[in-house]
Amino acid sequence: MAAKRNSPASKKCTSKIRRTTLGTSTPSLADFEESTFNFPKKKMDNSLYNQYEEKVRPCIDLIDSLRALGIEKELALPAIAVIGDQSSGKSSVLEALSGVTLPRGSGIVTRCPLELKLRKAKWGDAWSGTISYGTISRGLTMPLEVENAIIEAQDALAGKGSAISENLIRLEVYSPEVPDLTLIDLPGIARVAMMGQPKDIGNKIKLLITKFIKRQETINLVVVPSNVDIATTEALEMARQVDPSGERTLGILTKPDLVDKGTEKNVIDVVKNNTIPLKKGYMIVKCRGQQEIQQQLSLEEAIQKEAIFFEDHEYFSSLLLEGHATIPVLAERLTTELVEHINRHDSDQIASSHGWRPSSGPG
Ligand SMILES: Nc1nc2c(ncn2[C@@H]2O[C@H](COP(=O)(O)OP(=O)(O)O)[C@@H](O)[C@H]2O)c(=O)[nH]1
Ligand SMILES: [Mg+2]
Repeated sequence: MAAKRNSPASKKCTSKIRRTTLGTSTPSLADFEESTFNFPKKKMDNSLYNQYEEKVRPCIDLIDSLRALGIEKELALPAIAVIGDQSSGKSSVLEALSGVTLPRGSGIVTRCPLELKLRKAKWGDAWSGTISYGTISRGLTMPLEVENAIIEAQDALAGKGSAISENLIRLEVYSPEVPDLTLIDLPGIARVAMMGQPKDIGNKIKLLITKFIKRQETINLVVVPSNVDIATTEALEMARQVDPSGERTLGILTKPDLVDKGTEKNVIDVVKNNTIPLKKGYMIVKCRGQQEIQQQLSLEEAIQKEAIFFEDHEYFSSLLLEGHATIPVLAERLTTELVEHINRHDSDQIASSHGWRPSSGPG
């Protein structure tokens, strides 16, 4: 059976993209009801979840319907990977987007690639998780268990200390409050080998990162702290190598609260795409600092503080007004990218699995 590109469902999915512009999409309740099964009328506090349900869910539903029609080839669900130097804020960004607490802090914290598969459960179902690595697989019953389980897995795979392993940790989370999405947290790019690390650690990590970011279904977030010179960032060059046209690379500036006085204009130039231009441009976000984590500031409170930070900022408030700042706006931006990506990538896959090219049309 040939997949029809212009089925009513696929039209709905693409028309949603056209209607979606930054900060202006206001889907009606009817949109929710026709696109999601039992969607709760209450909004969650999780930015990515909210955006995802509105815009990506209809596309995932479309993919599911195509599968039900007998399209057997596994269609790649979208993934988001983060790359950047150690301590640039990669885990913090993923955590703020997903609402799942990850180990983060100074020094090397992410020592193995972590594939965090978020799977949306039916409304009313309990949270559950499974962590798998090597030959081990065990269940988790509470979000609070996640951080320690990951640390344990890293110790088992890479040993204690600062060693890195390319062995993957898989964490699957079922919850009514997450979008169907895979997030990939990667070790940071190390410039200098630390005590006890092999001399070629830098190259090893780069090979490992490349393996993940070259996958076509992955959107790569290049994470750079606002207080470092972006021209020295290797992650940008790595992203360019696997995605020369820049279709799936987005720049993310972190730690805007740590910018040196007098350098704010440089940061604004970067975010406005005037310094190292990227096709998809840049966003700037503020996540929890170490002290805020110690004070147990919740992710929701952190998002509120972030909004106030940008609204009140003498220089960066302009970036907020232009739609370049905050985690919720990033979540919205990402979902738009994901929808476009799914449409482009999966319709190509469906086409090739059925022997026709989109350009020549079905038949
Ligand atoms: N002040 C401040 N600290 C941040 C921000 N984002 C992350 N951090 C802190 O930077 C450190 C490194 O963050 P982490 O996410 O672990 O970086 P990763 O190594 O790239 O995954 C942690 O102590 C975070 O709390 C931010 O926007 N502002
Ligand atoms: Mg990390």
